[in-house]
Amino acid sequence: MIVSSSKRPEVKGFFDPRTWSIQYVAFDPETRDCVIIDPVLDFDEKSGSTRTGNADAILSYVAENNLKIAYILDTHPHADHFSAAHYLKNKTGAPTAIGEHVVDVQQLWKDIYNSPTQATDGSQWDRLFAHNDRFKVGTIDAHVLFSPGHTLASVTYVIGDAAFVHDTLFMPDSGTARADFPGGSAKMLWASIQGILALPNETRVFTGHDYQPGGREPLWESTVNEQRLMNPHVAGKSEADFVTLREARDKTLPMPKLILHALQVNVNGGRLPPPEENGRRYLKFPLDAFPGAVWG
Ligand SMILES: N[C@@H](CCC(=O)N[C@@H](CS)C(=O)NCC(=O)O)C(=O)O
Ligand SMILES: [Fe+2]
Repeated sequence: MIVSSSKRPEVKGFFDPRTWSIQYVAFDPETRDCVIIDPVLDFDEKSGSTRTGNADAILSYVAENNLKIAYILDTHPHADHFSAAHYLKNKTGAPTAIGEHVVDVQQLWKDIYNSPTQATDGSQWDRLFAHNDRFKVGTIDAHVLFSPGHTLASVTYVIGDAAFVHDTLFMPDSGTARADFPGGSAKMLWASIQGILALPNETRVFTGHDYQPGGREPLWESTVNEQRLMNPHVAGKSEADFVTLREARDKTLPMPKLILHALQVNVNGGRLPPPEENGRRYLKFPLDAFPGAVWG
């Protein structure tokens, strides 16, 4: 296992109440180099309207704090919102990156959407990270853990003492992410969670969603130790317990309302479909692609 430096990035979380997503800016306070993690491009499915409010708030924070963007990172191709990575790259010129197994997710959804022109080589990003790949955020060492289970391509970014785990562990009162999307696996998610829990106890854990159980205020930061001791999907559980619990809960969850909207954009790095001859962009949905998802 790679042991990252114990340097401490400053971390700012931006909660998006529409999708319960947390977007992050993590930076080296010495050099002011930063990464943006999992930025959201706003979308209202009822009207088909897009907006860049979340991404622009991140850009304002970057400007106000004199930060230089090293990377725009996604932890996985999201199923519940559009990624703002492409928008932010256009605005700033900063490179984008995601886990290398995004190519498997592209292939999966190319078939579901029947889109023969879909590129499935990951060329929509500037860098594709493999397990244990390293990079720097200023003077802070960072590395990548391949963390599949929620999706085939999920990764965790470990930046100094901070782990950006997105949809693996939620807050310790909220359990874990679902593992029933196409390409998901509760068994793989368990193994990925063990990889995160093997980080030093005091590692700060930043989750990607908070669904505010019981209506509490949104929270997103815990530690490996708190997760190990208090997360009910992990504490005292065996792999078999977890798989049983996860699969039972997943059977009760409806598909995210934006899964069919989001994947066609996110397998293209957050690019909206190109405009048609009238200048308007259109999404495409398969019908009956998930037998059993609703009516058994
Ligand atoms: N109600 C939300 C659910 C989104 C969802 O399924 N989120 C995933 C992460 S992308 C998850 O792991 N959810 C766990 C849960 O809902 O318990 C929506 O429709 O967008
Ligand atoms: Fe997700």
